[in-house]
Amino acid sequence: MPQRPRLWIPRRLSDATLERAQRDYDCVINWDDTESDADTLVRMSAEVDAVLPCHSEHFSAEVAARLDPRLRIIANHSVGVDHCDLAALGARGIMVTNTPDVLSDATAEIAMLLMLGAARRAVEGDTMVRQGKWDVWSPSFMVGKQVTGARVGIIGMGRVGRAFAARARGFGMQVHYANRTRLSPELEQGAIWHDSVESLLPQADFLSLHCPATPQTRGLMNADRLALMPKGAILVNTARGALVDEAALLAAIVSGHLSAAGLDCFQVEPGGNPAFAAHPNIFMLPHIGSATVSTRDAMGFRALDNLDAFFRGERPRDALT
Ligand code: 8YV
Repeated sequence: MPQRPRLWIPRRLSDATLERAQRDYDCVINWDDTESDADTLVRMSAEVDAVLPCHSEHFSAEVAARLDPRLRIIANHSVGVDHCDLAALGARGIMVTNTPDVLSDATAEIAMLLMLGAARRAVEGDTMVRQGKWDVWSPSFMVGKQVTGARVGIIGMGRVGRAFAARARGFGMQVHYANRTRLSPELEQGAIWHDSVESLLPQADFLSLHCPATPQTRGLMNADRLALMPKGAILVNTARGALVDEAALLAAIVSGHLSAAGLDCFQVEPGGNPAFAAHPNIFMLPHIGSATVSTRDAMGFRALDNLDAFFRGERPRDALT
């Protein structure tokens, strides 16, 4: 029997994923589930043929240059690949894959949760009841912003953006989107295309970010662009923290230009931005967009499908290099 490829799994993936991985590969699993630094990535690359990492393992250009030639494939357990320098890894002849599609619904659900929670003051209301401070009721109390019938802007109308748009339409929202290219009518489903972010923003009573973090989109939502949104607008980010200038967002919240924000992603992760904590109109979650049982299994299986294809000598379905 030919030797099974040796696979390093640096994080505690779902039980079903680990079971299948151990059935088909000679696995090294980091049961402690700790993050690995650059030196660990480099050291492990000499011991395995493949790695199945999360977005928490950073394969930078500097790491790519130091990887041992034994490592042939990085099969990511994520759709975002901003933690991998694709050009540098490709130049080393390393295959890199991701897990698109399978997490779109779960991430769209979290974007809806953040939008609704930010609009209807979920943090304030929950804190008040939980702390036993709910001692008054009045019709002018805890009044929020209505989602139904409002305009929502979507930046990045890929798979997750479209899954979010479908849910927003269920709330009777008018969907606007900015995307490099206009979608076909079947994919657009009546959404209004803008050829620039600047044209979209003045229409966005709500704005949801669904584009990848790239050198071009880093700091996309800066002070100038936040100022283009209507007064009282709400920003939702389930994509990447790097897309938002957090100091500019805080200033927009403090000035009241934005009435609220819903964030699942931060520039610093894990941890988030402690300066946001004083503002109950910033509804925050710890990067859990894809964290459901079925989606975690589907992400793990998609990554394993990519590994299986690669070791059969085929080009994996989600090949990026
Ligand atoms: C994951 C994500 O939680 O897929 C992505 O890009 O950010 C999240 O779905 C994470 O990457 C898991 O590895």
